[in-house]
Amino acid sequence: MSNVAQYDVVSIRNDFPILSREVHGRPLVYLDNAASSQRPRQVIDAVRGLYEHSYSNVHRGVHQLSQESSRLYEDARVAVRGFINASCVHEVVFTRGTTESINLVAQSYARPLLKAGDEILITHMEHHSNIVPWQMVCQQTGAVLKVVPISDAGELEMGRFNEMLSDRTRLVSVVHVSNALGTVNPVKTIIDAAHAKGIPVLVDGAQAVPHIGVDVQELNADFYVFSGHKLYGPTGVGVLYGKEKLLNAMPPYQGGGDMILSVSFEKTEYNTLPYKFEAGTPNIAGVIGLGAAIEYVRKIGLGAIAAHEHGLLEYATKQLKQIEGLRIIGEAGQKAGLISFVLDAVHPHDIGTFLDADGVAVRTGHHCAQPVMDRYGVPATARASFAMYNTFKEIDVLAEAIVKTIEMFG
Ligand code: C6P
Repeated sequence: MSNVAQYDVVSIRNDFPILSREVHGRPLVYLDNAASSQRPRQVIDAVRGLYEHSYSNVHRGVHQLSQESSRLYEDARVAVRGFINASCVHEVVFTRGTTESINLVAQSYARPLLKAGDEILITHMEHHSNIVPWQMVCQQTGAVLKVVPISDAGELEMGRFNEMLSDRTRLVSVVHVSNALGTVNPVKTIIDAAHAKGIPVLVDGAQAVPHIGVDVQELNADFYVFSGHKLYGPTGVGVLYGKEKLLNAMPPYQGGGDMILSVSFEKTEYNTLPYKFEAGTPNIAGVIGLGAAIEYVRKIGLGAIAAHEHGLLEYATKQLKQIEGLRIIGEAGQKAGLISFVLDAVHPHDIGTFLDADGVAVRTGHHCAQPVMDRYGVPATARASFAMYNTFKEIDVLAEAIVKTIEMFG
């Protein structure tokens, strides 16, 4: 990225090699960023540079390459700490992604704590990753999963949330930005209300960190989780942020190499944070690529990215609302990054196929949020999701391709 004083989307696009390719003879219009965004050259170069120059296993060797790889790996942890403003680096645990981070908290924090009749409070707009791990731990312990309802507009019913915070609630787990509706939840208010009753909160930030500046200390989140691949970084890597006190009190999630200080057949002494939770050889290249992605995002600035994407969202909402027979699912007052929609005349899967023929990539389906689909009585939606490199012209292409699709089915 050239160092641009103003938001320069052309310069940003030039950093993403894949954006210049064609699909079915049309310029690629990539609007499936909520599923996974693309990577800039800086991330690709960081990963290639590691393999071509410094690669070895981390934390295990005194030789030069292991030292270099370990330093790059730990530099990425420092970058993540700064990115979310954790108070110290050992509150940053590398995982495989959001899904693994939530499962880790469910099994390592919640499972030892929960008794029959205790409650875990989630919301109706959660991704399956923030439902199923809690169902599993409820089955294991006899705890009960409670679900805060959402309004027709796609907002949390905060009155109900406050009522449902009970003296049996042991944890609140809530999505920051919904992947199916785009709703930005009032997580600070949620955390404050839960803390007033002594209840810790996990925030699923998978769809938030690419779009919104997150400060875990300001939020006072107890756990905050996200994935690298939606943040312009590699797949197979993600983050669990946890408050030091909580992480220290939790038993390890998995056993193996690197998470120990000493092992004998009689007794094993666990490593300190964060290594206690990083058993086995980690995704070294993934972590280092994530560090490069964070550095890239930091240079452009999340404030500038958020302003650009907000403009795209407003423009796309206006354009799509003009299309007869199109209904937007999710019209919360605070939205980020995406628009879910259905067409009267066309099944969402056909929308996806027809838009693809015009080079437009959107996701169609239930978006791993089937309860959201049930709530709005639709089998699936089409979802256009935005990233820092999308343009207003691409929104026009999307709108034209939708109109064409309706005409073909009409
Ligand atoms: N949502 C989507 O197309 P993983 O797969 O672990 O990186 O992230 C899971 C996850 C958790 N929470 C939210 C809010 C998410 O959006 C996702 C991933 C993608 O919407 C793939 S299903």
